[in-house]
Amino acid sequence: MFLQDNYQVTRHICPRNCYDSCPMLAFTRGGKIEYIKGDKQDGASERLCSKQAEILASVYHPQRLLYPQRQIVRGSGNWQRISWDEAIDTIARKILELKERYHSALPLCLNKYSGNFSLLHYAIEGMFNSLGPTTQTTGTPCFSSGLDAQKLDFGANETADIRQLLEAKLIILWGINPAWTSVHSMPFIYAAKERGAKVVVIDPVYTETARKADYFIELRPGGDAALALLLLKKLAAYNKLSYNEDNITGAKELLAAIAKTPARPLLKATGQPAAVIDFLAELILQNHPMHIWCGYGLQRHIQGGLTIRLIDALSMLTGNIGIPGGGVNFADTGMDIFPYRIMQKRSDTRFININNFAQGLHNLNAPPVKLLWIACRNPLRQDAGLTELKELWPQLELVVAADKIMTHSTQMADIVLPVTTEFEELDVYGAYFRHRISINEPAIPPRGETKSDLEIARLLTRRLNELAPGTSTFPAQLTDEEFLDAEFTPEACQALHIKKWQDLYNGPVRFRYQPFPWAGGKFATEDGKFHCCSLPDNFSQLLPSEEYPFHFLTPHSQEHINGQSYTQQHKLPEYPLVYIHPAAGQALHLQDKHPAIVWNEQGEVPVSVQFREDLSPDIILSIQGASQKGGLNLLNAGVPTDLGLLTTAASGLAFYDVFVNIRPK
Ligand SMILES: Nc1nc2c(c(=O)[nH]1)N[C@H]1C(S)=C(S)[C@@H](COP(=O)(O)OP(=O)(O)OC[C@H]3O[C@@H](n4cnc5c(=O)[nH]c(N)nc54)[C@H](O)[C@@H]3O)O[C@H]1N2
Ligand SMILES: Nc1nc2c(c(=O)[nH]1)N[C@H]1C(S)=C(S)[C@@H](COP(=O)(O)OP(=O)(O)OC[C@H]3O[C@@H](n4cnc5c(=O)[nH]c(N)nc54)[C@H](O)[C@@H]3O)O[C@H]1N2
Ligand SMILES: [Mo]
Repeated sequence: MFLQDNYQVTRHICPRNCYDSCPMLAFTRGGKIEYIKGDKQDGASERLCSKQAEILASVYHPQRLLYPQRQIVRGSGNWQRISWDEAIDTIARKILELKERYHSALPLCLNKYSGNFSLLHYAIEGMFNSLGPTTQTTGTPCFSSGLDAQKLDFGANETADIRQLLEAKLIILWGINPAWTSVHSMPFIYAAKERGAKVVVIDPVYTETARKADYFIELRPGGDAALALLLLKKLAAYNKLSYNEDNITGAKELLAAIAKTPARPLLKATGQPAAVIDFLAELILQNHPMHIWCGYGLQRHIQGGLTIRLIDALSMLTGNIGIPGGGVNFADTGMDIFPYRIMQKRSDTRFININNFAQGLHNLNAPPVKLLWIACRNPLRQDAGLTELKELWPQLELVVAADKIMTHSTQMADIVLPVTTEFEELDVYGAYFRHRISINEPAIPPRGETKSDLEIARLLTRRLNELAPGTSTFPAQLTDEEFLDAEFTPEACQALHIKKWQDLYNGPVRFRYQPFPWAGGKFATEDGKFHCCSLPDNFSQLLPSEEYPFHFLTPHSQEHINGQSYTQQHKLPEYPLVYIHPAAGQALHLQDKHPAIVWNEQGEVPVSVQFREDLSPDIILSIQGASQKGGLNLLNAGVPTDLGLLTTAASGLAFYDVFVNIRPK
């Protein structure tokens, strides 16, 4: 904290699930945060993204949850204010009753993910783990297949410093829309362009990022593995690959298999004429180094993992790995330098794949899940398999949801617990793409009766132990500072080039200091080599059918993060907007800006039609989270992706392998 122009200035880092993880400064006067801005240290921008208004509004919004409430008859909307004592006592007694009934803590289930990934928020896992083996979600909807791909090929997930874009001659933005989902990366892309780099966007949708590129490849959804294969095939056939056999395994086998694979079906999978492949191959040859940024949209298909592995191979076999400006950048697990002691990890937790929560709940019967704790999460809006999840909900005897505001999920809870924002608590965060970590120091005291997830864990621990001594071993006596002390081990401090976590009060630091990974061709795999994938016998690209003739793509929004758009709700359309090519729409008697029904075997969703000329006629596009009612995921059966188990103990979700039909309402 420091003073500037009569303001108290505090340091923060946006703790949302985002590539950019912007360091922020909050300017507080008279006990009120008047404004926030980006912290210029470490090359970050002073201008925050368009979610800035939502970030501050989530502190002061009139609809913010400020005290615990109980809902008499779940889903009725009949909420009654209760005290923290009553809320915690009710939950503690239910936990003890279930433990006694089932002689186990397994009926207690935690579903936690994306709201706030900061270190001390893992206290909820810690509190659960202190009760014995419980049921918890594992895996991630974001990026598990890609994480596995990079782990298998390189041995670890590391990205280059964003400034490496400036060293690139060719930048391929592959299934990523940074103009929306990582706006603070765009200036580096523009700067690279000014320095002569060519920018290619590969996406089935003509995105905002595509508009800024030199070339746009309008690929068929899920056709990326085929595209990477065709490029490798072409370059190999003309003897244009350049790599050192000593630090690669599987290259010969992969290339032999590719040589045998006929080009025609691959071309069909991409939806491109052969000339486009020739053109791209030539671009790669003429422009070295090539910097590929693989997005998470790219791997939300059933062969998402294989796709990224083939792109890795393309980059490796063209000599683009481990050099300035090169690489395949996907995600960085640099935050693994922390031991996450606060979680009190144990080996006997019963895990449910977060991407298939409904089926997990359904399958677990010995004993069944009876208490659900939702934190940092809105499963009833964001999950696949929603129909089944809703059907299973009544089996839950107590649903507790900790959140800042009412969501689709809190509305179906019995007790809501109001949580603090990043401006009202001490914590440390660093994300999965940019390499910085920073402190969140409290700018203001918690508003109303809100409490941090850590404080909630402490309260529950104490009450449980009062009612039944020895129930919880969560170290509730530790202060926030002491919990941080335990995470900042000598190894973590060394990696961060700091002595103690309090050094973060001076500004953000980096968890990586080298400009790019795999210098000198040294990899983190067991044998130190890059591992080429092998080709499966069959390629699996899911395609529309006669009954459901449209790919249903639901990527991330510019204006808000996932389902979090509460303070802007009034600006959102009631029903999701679905974009469709006018010719495709008119053939089905749809009218622009008129209501319609999108459906498939999972169910029906009311939508509003928007004609869009630049969209492929077999795609229906809708932006997730961009309506009041939502419901898009009702249509998503939850098809798993090929990889994810290795790094996250659960497969990913093919969010974009969904097929639908549409009719006027
Ligand atoms: N503003 C904002 N920023 C965010 C988020 C947000 O909701 N809003 N969410 C955050 C989170 S949780 C995540 S996971 C990331 C996601 O951010 P991104 O990695 O950008 O992922 P998506 O938005 O899912 O999809 C990116 C692009 O992939 C394209 N795509 C779909 N299928 C295919 C395909 O088969 N091949 C190719 N080549 N492209 C395809 C989509 O059309 C889309 O343009 O963003 C984070 N940042
Ligand atoms: N159709 C479709 N569905 C998708 C996707 C898609 O591309 N298309 N993308 C998927 C992806 S990649 C993701 S990451 C998921 C995201 O799904 P979720 O992880 O459910 O993310 P959010 O909708 O952001 O919900 C997070 C909730 O946490 C709350 N929260 C914020 N801070 C705190 C805190 O400190 N404590 C507590 N207890 N709560 C807090 C927020 O208010 C919010 O309600 O959605 C997935 N769903
Ligand atoms: Mo995500």
